[in-house]
Amino acid sequence: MEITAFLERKLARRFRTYDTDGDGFIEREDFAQAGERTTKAFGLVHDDPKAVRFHGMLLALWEHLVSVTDQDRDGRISVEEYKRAFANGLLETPESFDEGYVPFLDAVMAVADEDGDGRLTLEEHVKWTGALMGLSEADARGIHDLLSDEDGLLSTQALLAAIREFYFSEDPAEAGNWLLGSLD
Ligand SMILES: [Ca+2]
Ligand SMILES: [Ca+2]
Ligand SMILES: [Ca+2]
Repeated sequence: MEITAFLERKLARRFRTYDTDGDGFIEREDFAQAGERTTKAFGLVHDDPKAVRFHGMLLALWEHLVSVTDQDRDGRISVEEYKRAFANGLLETPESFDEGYVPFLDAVMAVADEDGDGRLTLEEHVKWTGALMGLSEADARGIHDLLSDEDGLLSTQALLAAIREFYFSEDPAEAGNWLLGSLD
């Protein structure tokens, strides 16, 4: 896949949301920290089945990510490795997108959607994106406003469509491109 300047900025932004400790590399510890932070934010104890499932999903995601990106085999992922793997179709692709992302979103929703109706309140969306990806409250509010329905709730389907746009839309007018806030 061709990496345009716009996509490059989005991938760099996504990379930073994975790099929880901000040291410039994605490592297993980034996933562990972000996972702990998220389940804690929603008041789940460590052995709560939802927390166990969520942490398991994150570690599986890490294992997959490192297996396809870590070309120099140093056990961590640089931004160049991440972009190269994306360009080579080893990460999200339009064909594999739903299959790859639905299980992730389901696990997120199991933690974040407290009444289980498949829609997130503003507060829930701010909480999970802040804890898992380090989004600012302002960024999370901005995208929630763009994507939420008439009741002010953000559905799994709307979120999935927005994530798809984030990776594959070149049109800055599409809301999903701003899913992770500003690209600067
Ligand atoms: Ca890191
Ligand atoms: Ca590496
Ligand atoms: Ca809900």
